[in-house]
Amino acid sequence: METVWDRSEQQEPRCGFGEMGICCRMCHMGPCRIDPFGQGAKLGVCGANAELIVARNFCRMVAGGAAAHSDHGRSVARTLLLAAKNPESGYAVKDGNKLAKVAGILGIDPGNKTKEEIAAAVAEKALSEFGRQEGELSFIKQAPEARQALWRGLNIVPRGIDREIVEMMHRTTMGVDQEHKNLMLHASRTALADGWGGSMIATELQDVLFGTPSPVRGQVNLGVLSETDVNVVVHGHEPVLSEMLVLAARDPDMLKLAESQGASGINLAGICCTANEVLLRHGLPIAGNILQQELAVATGAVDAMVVDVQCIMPSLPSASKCFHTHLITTSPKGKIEGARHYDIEAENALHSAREIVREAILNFPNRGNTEIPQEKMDLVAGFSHEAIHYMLGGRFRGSYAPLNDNIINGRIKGVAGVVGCCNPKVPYDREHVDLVGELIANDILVVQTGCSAISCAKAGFLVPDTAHKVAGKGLTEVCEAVGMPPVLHSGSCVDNSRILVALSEMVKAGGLGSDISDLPVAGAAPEWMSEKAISIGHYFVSSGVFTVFGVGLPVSGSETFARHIFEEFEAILGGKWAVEPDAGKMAGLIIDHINGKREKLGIGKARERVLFDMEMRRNLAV
Ligand code: NFS
Ligand code: SF4
Repeated sequence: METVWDRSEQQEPRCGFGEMGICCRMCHMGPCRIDPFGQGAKLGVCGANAELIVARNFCRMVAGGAAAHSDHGRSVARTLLLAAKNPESGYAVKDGNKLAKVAGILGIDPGNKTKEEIAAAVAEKALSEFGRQEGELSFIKQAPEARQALWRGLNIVPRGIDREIVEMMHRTTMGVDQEHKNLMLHASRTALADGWGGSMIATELQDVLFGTPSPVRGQVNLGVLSETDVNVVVHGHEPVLSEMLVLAARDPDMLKLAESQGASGINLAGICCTANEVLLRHGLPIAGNILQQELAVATGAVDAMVVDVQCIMPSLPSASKCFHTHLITTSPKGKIEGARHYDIEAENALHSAREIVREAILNFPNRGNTEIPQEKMDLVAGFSHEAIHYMLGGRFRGSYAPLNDNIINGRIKGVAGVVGCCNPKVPYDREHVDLVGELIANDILVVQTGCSAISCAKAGFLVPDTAHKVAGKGLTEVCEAVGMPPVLHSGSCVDNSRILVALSEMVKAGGLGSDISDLPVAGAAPEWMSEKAISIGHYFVSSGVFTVFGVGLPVSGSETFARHIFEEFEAILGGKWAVEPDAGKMAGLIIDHINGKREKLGIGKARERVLFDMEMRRNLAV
């Protein structure tokens, strides 16, 4: 069986033009490429130069990522509408408080409406945010005043989610927007329509439907697969289906059927962001992150792998064929040649979920030899910004003030969001673990989402005791007082919107400046690979956050463009990009940045940096 690492090796040496971002396929006069060494072509056939080509490619990645997150948000909004209108659907409003909060943001007067009526109004208003033509996205109001004013001044407050994405595609087609700086401003508008729009709608409405996460215990790594239970692995992004699979897997009739086939139970485990969603809300185990999808199949113990959309490798059918695994697709948007398809529209989700679980159970007796690795690790996850609020001060006086106080008094130096994918171009999980280890050793509180959170969970960073052994003295003191780990798992990649809200709350709590760009915070995606990561990176930068990516960015083909996003952007939006493949150096950049912000706030007493040596690295279990 071939894996992602084999195929990655077969791609070497990779095309340098593509890696540097200077290959253009926008029209069929091309494809064109620019010679980065100035000896060959300096312009594409139409006359496009290196910065324009790099910029257009970068902008289209933002549009692609924003589209993926936002289309996810749209399907959640449709599900909420269904839940409100059809009590038979199996979906219902689980979190009334969140519903009331979102209704407030969307300007819906609860009056004497029933919960269902409010939910329907919220869903309809949320859906209208996608096709909106003018005005401002409602969730923008959650940002600090100063940030909103800056966006308005630049005329980049997103109008409608779909509109900004379409305009990005239009502007980057052959012969339209030819100024890389102008393109990047619209890229900001598009990315903001993701972070403060599509992703935020996905997160907030999922909380309404499935509950706002609060701390929960779980387990992670391939060792969570069971030798004796039917293993159903859910993989993808939209919890609309997996929530129904949770119900189906607990159905007494299904459990009876499983027993009749010789299994002792039904084990539902997750991969990628779906895993994070079901972990946060049900404590279900995580089998792994993006690069473990084929490995899960290779245990021979997966009776069904059920996928929906995003980050699903087209290699899965051939991997499944090596074993007895049934590969099942569930979204009309994501079919795979060789997989069995169940059309799951939200309307029939529960029925289809039962059918899928039945198929997995009936496949259990077909298992051949299995080889399940023993490795698994405990973890605590579920740190929504509401949960952090509550932990810091209790339900009645919850606020971010205690966090700010500890940042001001220097126990905590700052906060870093470490997020994003894994990439076979770098040693698996290593960059995440090294970076996060060094940050917490330097008293920087780390907030995580996506596959990065799964990487660090496997290394034991989400178990309070293990993490404290690595964390610095100040951070440990605070975490022990509050009872939280120094690495907070906040959810899936759309849940990066939780971090935006948390940053806004920090500004509002006072003492750390008047805008997100004043805060001693940073963002990082050490092993990124997806367009979605670029959209996330750019909405963090456009929200005022210094953001470092590992692995390399496809922008090095134009010095002018690179200078724009690595340097000039800070003067425009208060945040900027950086790229640094080495985790140790990346930690250095983040620590320096945070110290610089502390200095500016007048709270900086620089402490000696704790360098992460080989010994400390070896002590981390990976
Ligand atoms: Ni995020 Fe989630 Fe993982 Fe990367 Fe893919 S699963 S949406 S894109 S690979 S972190
Ligand atoms: Fe070449 Fe210009 Fe067409 Fe791009 S848009 S492929 S640079 S001719």
